[in-house]
Amino acid sequence: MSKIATKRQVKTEPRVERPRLHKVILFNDDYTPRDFVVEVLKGVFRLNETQALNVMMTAHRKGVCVVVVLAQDIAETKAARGTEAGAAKGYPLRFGTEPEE
Ligand code: TYC
Repeated sequence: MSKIATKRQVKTEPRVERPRLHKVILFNDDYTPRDFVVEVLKGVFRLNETQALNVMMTAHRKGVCVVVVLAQDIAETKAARGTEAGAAKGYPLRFGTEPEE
């Protein structure tokens, strides 16, 4: 008589996929006007005036600044939108993304 192997059902916790979080990074350059950087930070990343000024000045002084932390796809879309806003005016303004540890 052959024995039929039966698999014991193992209960697993329902897994909730957490969105992969990415930092949006703003890079300094020598040409983009400060006011324009502030306008992009407000328009694309919804920062208020004070936040936008602080982020712009930090990038200006240190070379880079974290703008926001968002789900990967949203971070990439907004970084591209910010870089495109500068390019549309002929500025080398650049945003990038990197995974949050
Ligand atoms: N450094 C630019 C200037 O002096 C201003 C600037 C700040 C540009 C931050 C980019 O990410 C930046 N006009």
